[in-house]
Order: sequence, then C-alpha cells, then structure tokens
Amino acid sequence: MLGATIVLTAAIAAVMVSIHWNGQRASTAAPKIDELLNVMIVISAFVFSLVMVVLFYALWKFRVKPGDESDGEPIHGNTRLEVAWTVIPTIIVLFGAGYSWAVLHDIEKTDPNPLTVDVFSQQFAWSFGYPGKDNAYSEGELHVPLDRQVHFKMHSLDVIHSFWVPEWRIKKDNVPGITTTAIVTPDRPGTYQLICTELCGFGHSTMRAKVVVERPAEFRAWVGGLEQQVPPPYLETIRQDTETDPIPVGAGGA
Ligand SMILES: [Cu+2]
Repeated sequence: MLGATIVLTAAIAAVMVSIHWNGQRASTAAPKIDELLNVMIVISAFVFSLVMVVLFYALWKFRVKPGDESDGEPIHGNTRLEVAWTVIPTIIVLFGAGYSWAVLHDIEKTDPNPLTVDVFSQQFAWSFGYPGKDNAYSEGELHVPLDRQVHFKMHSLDVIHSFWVPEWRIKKDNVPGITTTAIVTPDRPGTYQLICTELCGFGHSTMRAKVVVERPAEFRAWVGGLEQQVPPPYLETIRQDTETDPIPVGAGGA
C-alpha cells in the first residue's frame, strides 16, 4: 500500500507543481512563496493519495460477498491506530505552520530605505498616494520603482477589499478603520494587474488597477508629472488610521 501511495503522490505532485498558478515571478518574495506552495502541494498530495489508496483497498478487500447477510464484526477502537492518526497529522500541521512562519518572517524583513505608498480602496476603485509634501495622487494606476522595497499602507474607505498582484504573490486585506501594510520588493519591470480579492459588492469583479514597475528615474519622472493630490478626506483617513511617510519621492533615493 505504501508503494501505491508513493506512486500516486509522485504522479499528482508532478502535475500540480509544474503548473505556474500565479504567473510570472516579479518580486523577491515570489520564489520563496512558490517553494512554500510546492512543499504544501507535495504534503497534500501525499495525504490525499494515502486516503485514496486505503479507501480503494478497503472497498476491494472487504467488499461483502454475494448472499452474505451477516453483521460486521463489532470493533471497539484501536489505540495504536488512534494515536497514529492524531500524532502524524499534528506533526504535519506543526511543520507547515513553522515553515510558513519562517517564510513570512523572511519576506517581511524591512529594508533600511523603503518607499511608502498609500493605497486607497473603495467600491470599486483603487487610488494611490505617493510620499512628499504635495501628496501626489493617481487613480486606477500604480507606479513603483524597480528593486526597491515598497511598504503599501492600505486604507479602505468603505468595506473590506483585498490588494493582490499575482506576480508579486503578496495579498493583503484593506480593512476600514485600520491600516494594514504589505511589503513588496518588485524585481521585474513590466505592467501587471492589481486585483481586488475580497468580494466587496456588485462591481467587485471589475475592481482592478494597472501596475507599472519601472526604473527609479522613470518612476520619479512619472510621480513628478502627476497633477492631482490626495483628496483631503483621504488624508483624514490616513491621519485617523496611522502615519504617512513625510519623505518626498526622490529624497530617499527612489
Ligand atoms: Cu472586491
């Protein structure tokens, strides 16, 4: 049975691991998260295979013979089996928790010179505030510099939304009344899509924004060309929620 379980695990895991579930990798966290996902896929494939093999073995081996109307044997527990099916899953879950914690700790390490960008979410749109006295502001389009850690400060103006750029692998809820932070270091230039992944109302599926990762000089020029400023009620949201970064774009080497 162990042989069949291992063969089935290998077959399922080979297919599942070869699929690129979240597209290209475009942040420093992406390879670490993919590795974590692959390990979890192998563990899940093993558990699934074990259950299937035991199930089908039992169906085949203990199938009632035609004409057999007798009762099954009375069974009153099996201590060894019960200890095993408690201890082994506990070890698997604790391993998964420890490994996930280590990856999270690693990808959320703060760089000495991060850029802070405010993210405003509302039904059904995204807008962004960039650091500096003028609070440059963009709607529906987010630009960030390449190879610099960005701290996204999330502010929801109504219900819970969720910030997700699949290629960065990072996902973070935007919760009204509090500020949540997502830490991302984009390491691949290009255009991506920011997607809301929290069912937030009628227009949820259309709640997207364009994301552009570009060289620092291009980023500075783009922010410099923004004409809008963060609307005062939004600034109030930031003040109520938490701090904002007073350092202008460019001053910190963006
Ligand atoms: Cu939504």
